[in-house]
Amino acid sequence: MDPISVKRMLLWFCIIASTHGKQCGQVDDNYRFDCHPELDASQQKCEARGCCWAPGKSPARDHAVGVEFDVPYCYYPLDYPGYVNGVPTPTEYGFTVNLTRTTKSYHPKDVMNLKMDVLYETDSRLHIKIYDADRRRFEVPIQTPPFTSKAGNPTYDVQLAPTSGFTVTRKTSKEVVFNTTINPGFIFCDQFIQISSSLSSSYIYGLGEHRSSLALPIDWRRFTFWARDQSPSPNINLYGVHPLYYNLEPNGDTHGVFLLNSNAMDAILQPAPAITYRTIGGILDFYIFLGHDPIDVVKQYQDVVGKPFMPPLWALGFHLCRWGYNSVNGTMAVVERMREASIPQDVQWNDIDYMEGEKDFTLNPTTYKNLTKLVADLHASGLHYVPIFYPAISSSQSPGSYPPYDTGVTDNIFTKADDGSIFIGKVWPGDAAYPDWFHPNATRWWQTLARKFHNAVDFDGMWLDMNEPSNFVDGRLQGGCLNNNTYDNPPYVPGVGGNSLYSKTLCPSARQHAGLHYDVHSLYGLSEVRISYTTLTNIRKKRPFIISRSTFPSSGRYAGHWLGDNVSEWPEMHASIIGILNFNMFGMPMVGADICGFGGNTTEELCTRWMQLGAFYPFSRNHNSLGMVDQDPAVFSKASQDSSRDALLNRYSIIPFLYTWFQMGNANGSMMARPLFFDFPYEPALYDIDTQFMLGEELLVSPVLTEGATTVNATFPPGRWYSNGATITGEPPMTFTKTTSVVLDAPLNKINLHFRGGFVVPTMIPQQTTTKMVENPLMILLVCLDVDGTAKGHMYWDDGESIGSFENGHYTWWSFSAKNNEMMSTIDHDGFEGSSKMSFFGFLVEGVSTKPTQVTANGQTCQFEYFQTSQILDITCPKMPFNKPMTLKWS
Ligand code: MIG
Repeated sequence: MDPISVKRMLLWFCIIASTHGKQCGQVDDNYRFDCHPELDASQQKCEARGCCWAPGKSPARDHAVGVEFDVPYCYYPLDYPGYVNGVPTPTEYGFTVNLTRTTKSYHPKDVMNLKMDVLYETDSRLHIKIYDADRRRFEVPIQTPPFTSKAGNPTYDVQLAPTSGFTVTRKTSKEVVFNTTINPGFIFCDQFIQISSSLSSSYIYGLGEHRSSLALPIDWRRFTFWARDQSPSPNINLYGVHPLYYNLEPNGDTHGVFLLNSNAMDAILQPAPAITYRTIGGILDFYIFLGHDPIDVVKQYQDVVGKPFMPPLWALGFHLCRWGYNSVNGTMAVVERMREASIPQDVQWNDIDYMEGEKDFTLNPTTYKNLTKLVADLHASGLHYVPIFYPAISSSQSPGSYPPYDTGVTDNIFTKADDGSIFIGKVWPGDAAYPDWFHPNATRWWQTLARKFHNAVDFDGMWLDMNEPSNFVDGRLQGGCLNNNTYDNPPYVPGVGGNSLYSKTLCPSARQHAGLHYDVHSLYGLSEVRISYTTLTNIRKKRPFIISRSTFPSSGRYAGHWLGDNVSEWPEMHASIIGILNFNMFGMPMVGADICGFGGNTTEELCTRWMQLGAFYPFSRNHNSLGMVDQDPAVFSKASQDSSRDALLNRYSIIPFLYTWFQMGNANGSMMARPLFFDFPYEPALYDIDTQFMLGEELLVSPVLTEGATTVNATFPPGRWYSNGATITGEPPMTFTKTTSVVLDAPLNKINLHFRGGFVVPTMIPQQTTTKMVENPLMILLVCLDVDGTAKGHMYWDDGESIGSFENGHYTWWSFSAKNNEMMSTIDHDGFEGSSKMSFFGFLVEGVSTKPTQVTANGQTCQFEYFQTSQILDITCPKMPFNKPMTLKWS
């Protein structure tokens, strides 16, 4: 038995052995559950809570000297009185049970009678709801799957403990994946809900949005959830909230746990290993996903929160932005220098400097008066345009002069303060009101304004910033959150930045249609993107593209995300990879970081490396702050331009493969960017790798992340790997039977890309824009043979912008498969009209060990070149349509 199981068993004995008296002695340090997380712990206060006080073996928890994370001095005795399980009653969906408390806890307003519904939703998805048996409490208003029928053959088993708590076990391995008996301090009060569970291993991932390592630290670390305008730094709550984790089990299986709760919350990880949630409202609404692998967990999660939106094709191109182009001319000058340098660009963005006085739906009358023309010019050259929008609406314009505020008042859509007046805070335009996106009139109001603005500026997408929502003052501009009410100043405040819930945002006592801001605060961004998605769909009648700063589970259905205000420093590149992987785990594949860094000045070397990395972000946008030196790729030396162009051309050439993954995600759930272990969960050596990532199952990206480096220490999962085609004559394929480290050459002009053996990757001849690419698509299939000479792949394609292309059958779907020196391309569905304009340009077959004498496609002879060292067969055939079946043979 492993040491953890031994500990668990001992702990269990202790619980059973204890009949009366406070059981303080037998608790191992790592199994102490904090009974006094507030900063001012003392023995007296601790014992007043009925808890045990004893210094741990490690250094004292002493916030005053900056030791933030440590063994708690104050912990629950093993016999801390809690809820007693009633007798379970079978239901049509599983069972239900009453949990009853007879002794009050130390927090106000215990809910003495709880109900726990256990819903066997699918064979691998378990839903557990714990709520007030007598009174309705706030529940998160997102659409989750309705109950249809009880799972027939669940892979999990739910057991109630003899007295309190429950366990969830995976049937096949007997692994306990969730176990709340581990902490006797299960408390359910009106504004303090605490529950703990053991973890299956210390490999736990997710819990966003935070800055951390990929594999989360379990050293008593606290992750706080409460949407906040906070430039990313460790140990503080950031823009979005995603209470979902992935946990590896000792045998390599993975499960996921999602707590659907939007109230301010802490999650603490401790070395037992265990997790403790402390949320200050709502209910406990858990989904437990027993994946067979991590990808299966993300799919199951997306079944619950919704599948990610299908982006328009142009969104997969390169985006350029900055705060402070300062004019139409300043913006256009950059587009022109990009064009001059022949660096691909699909989308130009504008920040708030386009507005008059930073007010939504206005144009600066001098510097941006020609924005209409700029957008028309961009469209004429096949580019697209995305401007920024803030949620907060200036409230101090003279009546009749600023319709967004005036109509907002008439439509009654603004969030109210607790006295019923419009809540006024402050953002860039000064005094501002906050739309309540839950209000039934909000869509009409926003859509009317957006449509009118769209008539002037033909924008293609929306950039939604500051929607935490951000406020430059704490609470109301006049008076803050002075009312000493239980929402602005709750009995327990999680570890939020600024130490109060209203720091840099609205008062929790503010009122919205869906409830108190206290409950719906972290849903602000989600509620805004839902309405903007509808708005953009209605205005453009094309696929919407929205990027949002604040996000919540199910935001991925409507929008992508950028990681916010990073800085132009080397370690930030590494952090960006982790951020991107996390959002992919949260079901939001369209994510990127500001390439070359937002704050601070970049250097040419940093920006060159970052452009190489950023070219492989699912959402690839270079963005810069006000007053910083220019950092668009065309501003640098020729060598740097060459490198950025190469990286972007490489990205553009694999767009068919990226687009296919986005489509599969949209239709069935999936991930674009993945941690290495996601496709290799049985390789423990990969569990910590967060300096590289995979795109789909096929492509491994190994960027340089340190200044001055010209090599990369890369880790390769087992299998066969091919270096990217740029070095066609060079590197031989690499084959590994286990995870292996390799030092790769990475001169300043190169990013290391490796394709995985066993896959056919569809690629297209790149151009300066995706618009140009699809005029006459020329396809090259990259056939990366596995050791056994086989490979397979797929491709999805459509017109790139219509709504419902897939649902309406207006798409074409190819399957590719190679074996025994031949590769077949078949068309499973050909509903996209434009597929007839696509043709084969050639093939790169990789992993051909001997030079063939003849290559044919559909019987016609093809020309070929063979490269012995790299084992690449470079084939050019007579022109052939891409949407017709094809058999390629080499012998
Ligand atoms: O107070 O619009 O994260 O990308 O450039 C700053 C100006 C507001 C924050 C965003 C950033 C954007 C900036 N915004």
